[in-house]
Amino acid sequence: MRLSRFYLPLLKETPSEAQIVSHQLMLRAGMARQESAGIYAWLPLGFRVLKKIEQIVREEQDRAGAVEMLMPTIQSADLWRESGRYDAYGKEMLRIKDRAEREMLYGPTNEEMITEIFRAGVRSYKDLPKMLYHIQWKFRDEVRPRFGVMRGREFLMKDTYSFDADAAGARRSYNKMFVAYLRTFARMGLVSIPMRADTGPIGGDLSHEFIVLAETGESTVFCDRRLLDLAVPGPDTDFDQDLQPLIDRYTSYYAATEEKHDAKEFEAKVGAADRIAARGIEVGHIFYFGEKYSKPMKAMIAGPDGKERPAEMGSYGVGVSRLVGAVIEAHHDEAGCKWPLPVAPFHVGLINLKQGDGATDSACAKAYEALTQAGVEVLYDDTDKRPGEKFAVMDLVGLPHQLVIGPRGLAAGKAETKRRADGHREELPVEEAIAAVKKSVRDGLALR
Ligand code: 5CA
Repeated sequence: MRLSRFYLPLLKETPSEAQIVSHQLMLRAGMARQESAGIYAWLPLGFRVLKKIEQIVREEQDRAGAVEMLMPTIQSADLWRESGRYDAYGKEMLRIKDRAEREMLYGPTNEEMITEIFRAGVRSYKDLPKMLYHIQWKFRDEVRPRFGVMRGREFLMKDTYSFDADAAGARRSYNKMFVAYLRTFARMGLVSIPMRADTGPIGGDLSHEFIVLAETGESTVFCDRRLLDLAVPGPDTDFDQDLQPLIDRYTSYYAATEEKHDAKEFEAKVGAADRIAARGIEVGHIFYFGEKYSKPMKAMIAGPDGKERPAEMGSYGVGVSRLVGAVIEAHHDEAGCKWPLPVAPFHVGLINLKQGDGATDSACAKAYEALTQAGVEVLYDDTDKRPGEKFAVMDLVGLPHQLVIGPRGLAAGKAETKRRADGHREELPVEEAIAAVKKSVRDGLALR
């Protein structure tokens, strides 16, 4: 992509309404724009990150055996009356009337709708287990939308729903999502900690929030430092094997959100040096709630004995749009974003130090071509701005690799590479510089 054609409306000043660094950087780097309180337009740069995050979430859901579908954003109030949540949900729900005065709503979550879909198609234990998910916009009329996309009113969520014939099966589904979540967040360069959590309006009694530690996080959390060093299950994980031992290893360490915190237990289980009392960002939340929806909504399953009973259910959410902010909170410096390769909006920033200089233009064009042909995503700064300004923009945008080509280097046949994560620079013959960047991108993307 040529920067001259792209749309990257950068802000010179940090907007005063942005209190946390991810919000500031998203506005400054032209990633998103607030259209109403807590409602954002995703500008091209931010949109690319959102799509990358969404794709990683999708791949790990598929790997765990969940099946993708898409439910609408607008739902009927009657559906929510069946579960009894229409009145209980309160002011967070955006209620709408259509032209025939029918009561509708903009979905804050989809337990009711998926239960309705499921009961229309499944009758027998032989059809189970099933895990279905979608990645769809939600609306919650939050009292205090803030921190940009972190707590929006309109936000993108991945929500999975599991259906099993009995509690043991439901536990297996829960465990699959638990492991899928550890992998999902790790692939984005995040260390997530599963913590015992409250279930709020979703309900149930077994629940974990996946928390990324960050000073700017909205949740107060308590956990054992040793959790930070646990190995994340690899891509070869067999989701059909018994995952319970793996889950037990994680849950044997103390980790709880404020609502579930037990100070006595914390002190008894965790040595003083390993105690973490900190703030964190909730990037995912999983729930097991059994018959809470299937019973009132009559999603019945016939067992081997022919007897019918309500399906055992769980639901599993990931804050896809919130993750864009969470990744920035974890990866930035004073100059801007430092995107981990798998979620970077482009892999490489190509900087032409003297636009209009024949030799430089042609060397850049060749590099752009060679990288693009190899499947590397390049943002090519072909504008006529000063070098200093181009460097600042590339650092702010934060692509993992920079390739800098100018007349002085070219006279010696050289180009410069810079790694954004640690600032490491190298001057290499042009072809070698291109090959080095290509290789780092390939190697980085191969890690799953
Ligand atoms: N139905 C369940 C799970 S599918 C559910 O709605 N869970 S939730 O309420 O915990 O939301 C799931 C995830 O969405 C949260 O972990 C969080 O990462 C994200 N999320 C929730 N509210 C917001 C919001 N206002 N802005 C951005 N992300 C949000």
